[in-house]
Amino acid sequence: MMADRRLQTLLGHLRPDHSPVPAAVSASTYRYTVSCGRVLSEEQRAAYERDGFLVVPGLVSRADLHTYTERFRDLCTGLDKTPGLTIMKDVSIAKSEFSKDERAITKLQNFQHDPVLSRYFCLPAILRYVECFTGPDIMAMHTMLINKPPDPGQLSSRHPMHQDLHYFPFRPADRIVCSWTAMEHVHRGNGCLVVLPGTHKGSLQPHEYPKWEGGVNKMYHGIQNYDHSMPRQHLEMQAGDTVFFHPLLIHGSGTNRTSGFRKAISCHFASSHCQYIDVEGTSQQNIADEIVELAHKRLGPDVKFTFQVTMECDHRTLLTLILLCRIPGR
Ligand SMILES: O=C(O)CCC(=O)C(=O)O
Repeated sequence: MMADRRLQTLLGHLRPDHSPVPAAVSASTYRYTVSCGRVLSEEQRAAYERDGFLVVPGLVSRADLHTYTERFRDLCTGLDKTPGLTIMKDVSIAKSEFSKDERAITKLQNFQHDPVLSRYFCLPAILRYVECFTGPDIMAMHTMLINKPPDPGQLSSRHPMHQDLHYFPFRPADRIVCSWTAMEHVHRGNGCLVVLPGTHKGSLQPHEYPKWEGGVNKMYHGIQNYDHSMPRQHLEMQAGDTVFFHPLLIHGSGTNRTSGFRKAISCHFASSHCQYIDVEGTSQQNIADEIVELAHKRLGPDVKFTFQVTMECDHRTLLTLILLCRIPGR
């Protein structure tokens, strides 16, 4: 039975049309999780259904985190390069004295082709949880290593409250999940994640740039009108702890009041049954326009480029194979 399901999964990738989410998934009595053996306890499953996030302690080893940190340094200093990588400077440090080292870089994005950082989203320990939210046929859609800088005093190191779905032109939202792993102890002092539990049950809200005096990083859109009285939870985590969260969960991160750089590594995964949507005329039009404009700046005005193209990646089959072959106990 399980073998049949695995074969179906693998063959599913060969269908060019991204067929609709299978009935077995839609008919589940759970909405935000799918059946995946005994990976999630009943309590964990109920907590994700209720809150839209789940913290799992100690999923990534210190040794792996150390390797990612070293690699981050090499990529920041230019000691090594990797194709397709986006290197972003922080609004507060872009013009600072830190020109060529890790302190000048706030984020690496799209590291799917990096031989070292890409190991993160292939970790069986991560994928076995991801499967509980996306189903067995997994694609890695978006990757980030976030290096939150010490705040210069203007609160610009905050990440405004937002929903990640704003950035994604594909659906259904319930088959998308983010894994976000603390690379060191993250706490309120250095700007841990802040979440509004249960907000994954709402709809996608309009996002725009917050009007903060200290400025905000490029593409850090936020929701302007969420209910500030809603209960919030600060996710203080140890190095290697990982939070899985739904793309509609309203979240952000606080000010880094320390002198260190707070690091985290993340990947957004989706079921390969997800389908691209046209965001024209929706609240996502502003981010789509910004992304396309940026691509034209980088690649030239004549390159045909859409929001959807930014999300294309070529390793979903690879991920499926890893899942089929390497997850212990499957
Ligand atoms: O790591 C952080 O500070 C926030 C990351 C985040 O919410 C995001 O990039 O969507």
